[in-house]
Amino acid sequence: MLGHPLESGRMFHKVLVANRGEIAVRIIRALREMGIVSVAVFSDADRASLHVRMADEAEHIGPAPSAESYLRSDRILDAAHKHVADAIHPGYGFLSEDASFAADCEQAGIRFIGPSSAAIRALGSKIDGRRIAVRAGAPVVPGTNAPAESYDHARIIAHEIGYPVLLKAVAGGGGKGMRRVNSEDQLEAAIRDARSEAERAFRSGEVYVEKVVENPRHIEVQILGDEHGNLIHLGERECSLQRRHQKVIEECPSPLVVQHPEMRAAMGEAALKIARAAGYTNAGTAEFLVDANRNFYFLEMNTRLQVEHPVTELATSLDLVHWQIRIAAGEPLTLRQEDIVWRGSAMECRLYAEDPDANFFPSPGLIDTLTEPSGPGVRLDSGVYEGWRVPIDYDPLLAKLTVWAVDRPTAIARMQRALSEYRVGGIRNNIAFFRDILDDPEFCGARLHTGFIAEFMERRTARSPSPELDIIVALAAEKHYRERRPAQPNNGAASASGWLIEGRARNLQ
Ligand code: MV4
Repeated sequence: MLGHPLESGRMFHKVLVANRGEIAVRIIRALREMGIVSVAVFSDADRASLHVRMADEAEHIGPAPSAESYLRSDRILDAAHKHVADAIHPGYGFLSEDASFAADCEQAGIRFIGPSSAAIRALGSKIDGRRIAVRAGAPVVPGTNAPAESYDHARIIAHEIGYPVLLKAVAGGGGKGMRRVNSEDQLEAAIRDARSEAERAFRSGEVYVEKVVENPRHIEVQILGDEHGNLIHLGERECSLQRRHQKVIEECPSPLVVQHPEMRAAMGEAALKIARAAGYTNAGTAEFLVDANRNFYFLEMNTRLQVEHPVTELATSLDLVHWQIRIAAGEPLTLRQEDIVWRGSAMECRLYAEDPDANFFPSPGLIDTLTEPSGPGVRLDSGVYEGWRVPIDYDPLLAKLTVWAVDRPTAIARMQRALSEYRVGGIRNNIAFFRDILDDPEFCGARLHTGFIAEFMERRTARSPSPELDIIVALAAEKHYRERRPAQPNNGAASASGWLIEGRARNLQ
């Protein structure tokens, strides 16, 4: 190991990955590249999972339900001690934004690869996040910086802000406990609903009031900070394509920022001000809403590595997980802001075991055949393999397909090509759904906003072609082709078209 480029007195020898699926695989890959031993943890449902196969060491941490395994900080810390790990990478979800877990790691002398527990705690409350942003001089949506104490209090505030307003849970996230209120007569019932939903989801019924930003874009900024006071941003990601608060396709750069390049530095500076005010270290993401006039407003800070980090990695040629590990080990960020350059266009599709034709119902089960895309500009972060059974117990994200190309239209064509190579047999998946979105004129025209997917679904149903008709057309084309070229010798080149047409007819069935 002598002379390893990352070798220093403080670099970790062994890291435990407190996660599963594609993100555990992603982190294990980074550890291997850095010469660090990896430890996987797994539940009963994940004994045969890819992350367990790929890690150097592995430890069983409990039954399938995440509350009894991946959320059990005590068992994860026991596993870290048993394997003598120096640090824990939490990935996303599970314990990644749990300030108490980060504190427990700090207490146990194990580095938590992420921000300090204090920063996670401060930014975990949406109101405290707003207060930090206001103090730092970053724009926030007009609203209150304290929970609404009573109906009368909320009524006065909403009147001042002006309808429509949004009630949001202080401890919130993911749209839970959020209620739009168009006029004062709806307010009382909305407060009751928002409170009880927030109480159930977050065990805190506190809500606050914000002005509604109509049909916003959701654009977020990636930041990196070290433990020596250096802080940089890696630009934005366009995340407006969401369905029920689940992102569907993400891009870097944002097409809006391509049209208005000054937005990148403006949003980047706002994100850095907030991070500085919060004493933020490691990787983080500042979420913004952007209105029709291109005003942007800070929403919240995500204090973890995000699912969609690959688009930033492809556009900047940086490895965020390497940097997370180096920063946690105390190394200085050797990148300066002026070193960061963005090139081309990156786009990510999240492949789910779900049925888009049945209201996106999860579709776990055996993957009986799997053909994966590759080739120029294609990156696949997958957590599955052929012959593996997708468990019902977790989020059904199978893989992320990310492409890079010189510009957005070329990236769209490349994503279409990669999706056309992808076959996942035995379970339902959303590959065809992506192909339809990438074909959509509104998407290709980059007219993106948070209501896009809902409107797209409407358009799609409205022009709903008869599947039977598609099959008839394809079969007629096949017949026509056969009759027109009757006596081709059966060499590879001549049969290719036949294969293609036969394949098309089959795909339509
Ligand atoms: C908003 C908003 C409009 N105005 N706040 C949804 C989840 C939560 N993190 C913030 N969300 C929103 N906050 C104001 N003042 C619209 C949304 C919103 C949304 C935001 C980002 C991505 C998708 C969304 C879908 C619906 C609503």
